[in-house]
Amino acid sequence: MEKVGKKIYFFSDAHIGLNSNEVEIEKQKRILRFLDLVKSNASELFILGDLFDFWFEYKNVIPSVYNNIIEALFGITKSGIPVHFIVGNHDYWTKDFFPTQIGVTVYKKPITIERSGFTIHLHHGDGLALDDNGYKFMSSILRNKLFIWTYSQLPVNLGYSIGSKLSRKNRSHHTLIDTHREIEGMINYATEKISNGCDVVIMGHRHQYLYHKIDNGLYINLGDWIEFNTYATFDGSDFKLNHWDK
Ligand SMILES: [Mn+2]
Repeated sequence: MEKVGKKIYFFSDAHIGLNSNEVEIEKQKRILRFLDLVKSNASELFILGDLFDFWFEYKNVIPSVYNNIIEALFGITKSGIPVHFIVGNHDYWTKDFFPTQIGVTVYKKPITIERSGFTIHLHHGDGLALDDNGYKFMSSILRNKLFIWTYSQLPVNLGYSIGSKLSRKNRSHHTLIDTHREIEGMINYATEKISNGCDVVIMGHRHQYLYHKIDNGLYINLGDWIEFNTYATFDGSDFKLNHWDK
C-alpha cells in the first residue's frame, strides 16, 4: 500500500564512479540532495540500473567511492521506504550486499508492478537494440557463472581498474547507427508491452530522457544523472518526468 500523498520515484543511470574526482563529488552531492527529497517524500523508490559505473561484488570489499550513496540508500530503507534496484549492464554483478546489508531489493530481470490501478513495466533497457547479436554474445559471457567466479578471484584493485576502464570504453564506443537501432528497439519493446496491456513502460540506459505516448500508454525514458539529472514520479494518478536543479 502506498502512503497517502506520497509519490513513487524512479531514476537511473547515475553511473557513480564514472568521473574524475571534482565532477564526481559535485554529481554525488546532487544525487544525495535528490535522495534527501526521496527520503522525505517517497512511498517507494525504483532505481532502474546503472547506479554505478562499475559494480562487481567482492566478498568483503566495497569501493570507497560508493560509500555516500550506499549510506543514503540505507537511510531511506531504514526510514521504512522500500527501495527496488533493477540492475543494469554496468552493475549486473550484484550478490547479497544490497538485500542483506542495506535492505534494498535487487532484480536481475525486468519487472511488472501494479500501483493505483496502473500496470507499470520496469526495465533497465539494455539488450533491446535491433540486430544486436554482438551485445547478446558479450552479455552471455559476462553473465556466465564461471566467468564471474574467475573474475572474482582477481585481486580487488586490479579487478576494479580493469572493470572501470572497460565500462568507460563501453559507453564511448556507440556509433550513431547503434544509437538509432537502440532507440528504435526500445520503442518497439515499449509498444509491444503496451499492446499487451501495460499502461506505462519505464526504462533508462539510453541517457536520453523521453516522455512518449504510445496509443493509450506511455513510455518514459529516465535520462541520466551525467548530463540531465532527470527522474520520474507517480502520485497515484499522473506520471511526470522532472529535472533536478538543486
Ligand atoms: Mn545501461
